[in-house]
Order: sequence, then C-alpha cells, then structure tokens
Amino acid sequence: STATVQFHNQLPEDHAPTMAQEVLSGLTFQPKYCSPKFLYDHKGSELFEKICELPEYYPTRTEEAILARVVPEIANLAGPGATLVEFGSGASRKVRLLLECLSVDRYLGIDISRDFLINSTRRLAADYPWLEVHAACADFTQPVDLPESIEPSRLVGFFPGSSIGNFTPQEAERFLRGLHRLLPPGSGLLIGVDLVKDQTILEAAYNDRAGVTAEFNLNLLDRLRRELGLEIDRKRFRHHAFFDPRQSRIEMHLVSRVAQVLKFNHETIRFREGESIHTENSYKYSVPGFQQLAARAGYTGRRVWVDDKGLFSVHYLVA
Ligand code: AVI
Repeated sequence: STATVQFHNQLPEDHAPTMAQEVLSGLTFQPKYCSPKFLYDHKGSELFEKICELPEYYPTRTEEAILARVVPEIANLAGPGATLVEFGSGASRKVRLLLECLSVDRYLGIDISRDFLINSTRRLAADYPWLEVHAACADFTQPVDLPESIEPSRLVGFFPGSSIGNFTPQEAERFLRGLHRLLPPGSGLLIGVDLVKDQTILEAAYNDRAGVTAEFNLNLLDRLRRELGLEIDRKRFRHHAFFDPRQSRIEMHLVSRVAQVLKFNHETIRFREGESIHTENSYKYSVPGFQQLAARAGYTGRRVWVDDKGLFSVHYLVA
C-alpha cells in the first residue's frame, strides 16, 4: 500500500530524564502520586484497549453506540472540509465511526504512546486512502501546538472516552481554554464525558472481575522499573479503585502491602504499610456541570447526546 502517515514528534527524543523527574517529584510528595499519562507505555495502551472491551467497562461501548446513532447530526454540525484532530487517539477506533460520515479531508491523531500511535494511524491511512493522515506524538497535558504543516481553516477536535475526566476540573478548564486558542472561528469540539451514576456501577467498571484494570495499574510499576531503574516489586503492591462521591471521581491507587523502602537514583522513598501511590482520577460529571465547565473555558454548547440509560454523554461544543 502507498498509504503514508506524516509523523510529527513533539516529545523530546529521549524523554526519560523529564519522566524521571516528574515521577520522582510525585513519589516524594505527600500524598504520593504519579500522573496517569505514565500508564500508557506500549503494554499499558494494549491493556487499556482490553479494558474497553470488558463487560463492566460501559463507557466505550456506550459512547460508540451514541456516536453511531448521531453521526449524521455531527456531520451536519461539523460541515465539510474541516481537519479532524483527535486527542489521545490510542487505537484510532472510534474515529472510524466519524470518518464514514463526516467529510473531512485531513486527520491528525495525537497520542503519548509513540509506536502505538504510528501503527494505528498507518492502519487508518491504509483503510481511508483519500484521507491525509498525520500523527503527532505529544503530551497534551502540556500546552500543544499544531504541527506547522497543518494550518486548517477549520478544525473539529475529537476528545472521546471521557479522557477529560482524567484531569481535575481545574486542569480540564485550562486544557479546554488552551485548545480554544488553537481553534479557528467556526471550529467545533466533540467530547465524550462520563456521567455520575450509581456507585456500584462506577466501582465495578474500575474493579473488573478479570483483573485487567488491576493489571493496567500495576503495569505502571513494571514500566518505572524498566525505564527508570526504580527498584520496585509489583508483588508488594495491590490495585485499589473507589468512587469518592464528594469529589465525584474514581480514584485509582497502588497500595503498598508492606512497609518498604525504595531506591530511586540517590533518593530513598519510604512506604508505610497501606500507604498508596495515587495513579489516576476519573471525574464523573452531570450534563449541566460539564456544560458550565466548557462555558468557563469559552465554548458554547450546541448539542448534547446521552444514551437512554443515562450512562454517558457526548457534547458538541463550538469555539
Ligand atoms: C482513559 N480514561 C478515560 C480511562 C478512565 O476511565 O478514566 C482510563 C481507565 N482507568 C482505568 N480504567 C480505565
């Protein structure tokens, strides 16, 4: 096949030193934390794809069903000839639902997991030969710029899967405002947002019976060991995820099973028994709650779609 992907690297060639610094500052903080973006090494991205197929993990299939149902309306709102930019494109699966129906001629996938990004955008380019495909390896928790060769007159942002929920509301607002800056007038943002619901449904989604989510969380420790040389043994930690209704978020932690001391470069990191590393937040919103956040970041809500069980929402916002 002649399908090509224009690749833009926006991560430093060797990002291990910055990663080491970021991880170290989290592990020496009280309480200990590690950014969820580090969950996505190649293995982690694969595990996340598995999570999306778990019976307990309703967000993926619910969002896909909403998108499949409303894609003609989305196509109307987006109009022809825009550039589609996906944040956290992963396996680039959901975007296929849009490409079948929207008349966009350019796609840019942005993801932090390089090989994963390259493979999935290559498959996309092969399957949609008329589409100009770009891939940017970037950390979008930091301010991003569009690659220079992309100067769209109009852009449609796609931020599916409730990844926005992995930011705190304050970070989410900052991210959305930063994105707003990149959007030419008339641009839109299609964003999937998980909704607050019964605590047992929420907690089951992050504590699946097959243990894939636990594996996804614990894989972080293997990664830190392999890439940063942190002397850490995953058998001494366990996965813990729960819903905090006061903050309306799932918290995911790695709990130390024992009191232990870890060596990391020249630093010593001490754990009490039961002390944890907070590895992820996943905020759950109400429809009006999210609309208000988007409005504070400068957007106008055009449409919101929710499945009939009220599990998940998809918002079309305009800049
Ligand atoms: C990517 N993100 C929206 C997922 C979530 O639900 O917060 C990541 C995840 N963590 C555990 N399971 C899935």
